[in-house]
Amino acid sequence: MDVLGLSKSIEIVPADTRDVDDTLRLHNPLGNMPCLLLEDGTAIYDSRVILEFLDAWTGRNILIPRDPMERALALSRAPLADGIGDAALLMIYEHRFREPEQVSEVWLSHQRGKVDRGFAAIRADLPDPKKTDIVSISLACALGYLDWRKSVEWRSRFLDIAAWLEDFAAAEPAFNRTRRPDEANT
Ligand SMILES: N[C@@H](CCC(=O)N[C@@H](CS)C(=O)NCC(=O)O)C(=O)O
Repeated sequence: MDVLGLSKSIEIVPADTRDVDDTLRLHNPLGNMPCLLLEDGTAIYDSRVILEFLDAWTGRNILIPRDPMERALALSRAPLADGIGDAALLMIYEHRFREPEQVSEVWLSHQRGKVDRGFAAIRADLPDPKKTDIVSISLACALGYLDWRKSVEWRSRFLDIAAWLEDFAAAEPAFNRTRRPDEANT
């Protein structure tokens, strides 16, 4: 939203996805973040849908290409990055929602395989770090999540992707503003 000039128009409301009384569940029955709540009470959820809505609503149309082929490519590459984040999330939940003796190494390894194969595909076709769009935002978000939760060590194995993140952060100041203070520039 910062990229679209909306940071002053949207209020960020923290939510606790495990709190049964959190109003998040009233707006998104799945209880998932993010959820965009409009002034008339309409709830829009799923990060990609929110991004597409705001990109079109502001009339900027800068985050998703309009050309059909470019659009199809972008909308295929972004879910690859999202899938890395989703697999990393499931690895975190395997520990969060299970007792230690229930944690499945088979499941963790299954998810780690998705992360590793995703990284291999991304490094073969890194997006332009100077271009902020749905692909670079999705990738930066997935990498930021991995850095935060540390479910998979990736930086020492994928130096080129780590360098890409530094270049993207340097080119897009809005990205650094999404980082927690203790994580800036890591
Ligand atoms: N596809 C969704 C996934 C959202 C998602 O899984 N969010 C996590 C936090 S990063 C969540 O809210 N989890 C709560 C839960 O699983 O109950 C999106 O991109 O918005």
